[in-house]
Amino acid sequence: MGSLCALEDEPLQYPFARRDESVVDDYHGVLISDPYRWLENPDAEEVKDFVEKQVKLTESVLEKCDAREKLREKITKLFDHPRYCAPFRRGKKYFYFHNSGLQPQSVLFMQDSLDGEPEVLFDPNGLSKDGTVSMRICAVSQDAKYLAYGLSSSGSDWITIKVMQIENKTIEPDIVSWVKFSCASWTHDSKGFFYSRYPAPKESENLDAGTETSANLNQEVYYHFLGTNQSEDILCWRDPENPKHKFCHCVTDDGKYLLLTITESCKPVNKVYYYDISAIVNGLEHHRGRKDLLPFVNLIDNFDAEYDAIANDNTLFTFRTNKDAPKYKLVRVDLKEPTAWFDVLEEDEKDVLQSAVAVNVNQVVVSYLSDVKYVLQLRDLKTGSLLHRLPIDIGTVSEIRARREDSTVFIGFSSFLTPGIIYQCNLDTGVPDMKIFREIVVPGFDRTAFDVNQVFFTSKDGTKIPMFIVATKNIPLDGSHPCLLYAYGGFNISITPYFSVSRIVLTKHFGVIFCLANIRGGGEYGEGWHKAGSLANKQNCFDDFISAAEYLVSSRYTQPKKLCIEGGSNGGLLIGACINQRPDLFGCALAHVGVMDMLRFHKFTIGHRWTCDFGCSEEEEEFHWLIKYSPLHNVRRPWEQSSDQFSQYPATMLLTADHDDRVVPLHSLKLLATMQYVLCTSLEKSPQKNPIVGRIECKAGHGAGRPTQKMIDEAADRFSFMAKVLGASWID
Ligand code: X99
Repeated sequence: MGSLCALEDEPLQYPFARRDESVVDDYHGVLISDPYRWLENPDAEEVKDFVEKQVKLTESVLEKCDAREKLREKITKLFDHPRYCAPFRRGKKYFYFHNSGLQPQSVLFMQDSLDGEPEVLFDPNGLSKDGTVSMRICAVSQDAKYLAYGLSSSGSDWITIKVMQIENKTIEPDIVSWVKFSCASWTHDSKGFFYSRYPAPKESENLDAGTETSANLNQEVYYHFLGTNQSEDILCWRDPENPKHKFCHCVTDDGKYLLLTITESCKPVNKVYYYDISAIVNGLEHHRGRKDLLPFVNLIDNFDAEYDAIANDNTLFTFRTNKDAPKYKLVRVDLKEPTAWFDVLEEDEKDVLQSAVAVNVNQVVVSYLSDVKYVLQLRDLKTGSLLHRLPIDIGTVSEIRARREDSTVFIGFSSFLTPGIIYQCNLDTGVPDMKIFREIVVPGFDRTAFDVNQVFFTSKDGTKIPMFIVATKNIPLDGSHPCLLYAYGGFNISITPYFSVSRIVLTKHFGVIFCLANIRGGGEYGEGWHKAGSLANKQNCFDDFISAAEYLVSSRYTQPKKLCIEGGSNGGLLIGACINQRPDLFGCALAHVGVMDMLRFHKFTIGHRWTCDFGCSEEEEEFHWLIKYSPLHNVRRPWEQSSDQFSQYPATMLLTADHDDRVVPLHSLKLLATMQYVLCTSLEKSPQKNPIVGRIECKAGHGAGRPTQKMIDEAADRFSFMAKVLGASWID
């Protein structure tokens, strides 16, 4: 087999990893051993030693991947183009993020007017030598006097908020620590902002925030008064009886209300409480030094549906909701009559209402997902009636920036072959026109060389699943092409077309066909699509993905040994499950930051929030769902399962990072040790020749805030590995 010989001449020497056979758990009468439990402690010397040896082994493999440097060079070159995000207005100023090309982190710029002189307001690149400090929260006060910015180190989810006085760019002494899963919401008097925090990890754990694995429980909402110590912040909300609840706060556009939305997991349902800031003389000053929580009024006090506030006129509120509408709709309620709800914009039969942004006083820009392609419309906010369709190409509306008072809307768009366009849509004129405000140009990238196609393949149970296919023009369907198949499949998240420098490089220089399968579990067709790929239905995600691969083979795009599968996070789990279920179907597998131990994920950091999609091993019925596909618990020798004594797993790279406190690295480490033991080292003559390696990044996390250089290096590593094991050759 051509795909194997590349690395097979010298079988890899895998590091020894101790198996502790004494660790056995009883799950509802079923005994499950966990011999690598010791890998769960990131501070143990034995774990550091394991990681070090794996890093060395992987480096030795990557050194033999000839395309690594060429890839690094090409990706770097193509990355080196100016990028912009859509601008937003506060007070009389405009703000936007910009990266000149290879800067580690984007820089926040400010302008007096849209054609004014840009000035740097905040540059995170000065905060660390290697660009590993990133900005995660950016909240400008209503009067544009202050910027509250949240910094994260090494990719961790932990954030520290600081404040800048915008006029003279001086940094205020305020420091707000242990913020996580939060935004910052200014009150319109600019005296301070709301934020959510967790108790600081134990002293022993918080030395290197983001490496600890302890559960995040008991979030609290605070108000921070500018110029005071965090210890004096007003505690606004907590719920010790429900330690898993998470709170989002938002000050309405009119500044009158504080909205509190409460979720208990990642499930798209929430409660809504409100607090009338305007009704209290002296605003939050009134609560300074007091011990009681803010007297919120309950509007929605059950976890029936999702409610996302879009706009309000005093007490009249408009929400986007999935209440009795799995494809979402707009509804209205008067706080004075909280039981009377009216539909403003009814649920569409086919398309999912993705977002709604109130603009130009009485209008709303809505975006729909229609067979995974965005549709954009301007509607009347009061009646929901259609005013105009806003034309866009096939692709993704990545951001819509405007507030109720703005008559200009900035719309970010991108797609597989469109690096990025920011439209400026003026609503003052009769017919809104989509003027190109900025277009991101990638020198050396010629979109006319590529084609994008959407196909619908049939999954195991007959369901039609959409898939995008990106390839160079006019390829013959002869099964010869290397192919990269990607999906996510969970948490109601839709994966829509986006631009990727590294994938363009793969298509151009390796002739790779890139495929994005919109498998169930995502939100592509609303809550029904999500439910069909979660809990007892999770296997549908894997079946859909496997069917995608089979479709690509039977339609002669590729063949198993030329097919690489890739996914991250929940998509890392997808890859882990699929290589266990169909090791024969893939030549290469790249699993990023995956959830691999389905029996124990809920114990670490924010894992308890994912039981909405996965279930939990502590429940007997759910344990039986999980044990069937948990990647860690389903690694079996294919040569013992099939008649083919030479069958083996695809070349596999498990990627993780030391500060990933979303999906802690222990998932990948335990799976890595298990795969290497079961497949590679446990038998004298294992037919497993394809390498099983781990790429463990330092000073990096789950993905957000990763500096450009780390992204380039990672892409060069994993794709040179892929190219080598698929036997793909470089095309100049
Ligand atoms: C989360 O765990 C979400 C965590 N999270 C919030 C944030 O709940 O990052 C939140 C609120 C406000 C600001 C920022 C945050 N997620 C998000 C899941 C998938 C998700 C996740 O990361 F729903 F999209 N997973 C990792 C699920 C399994 C693997």
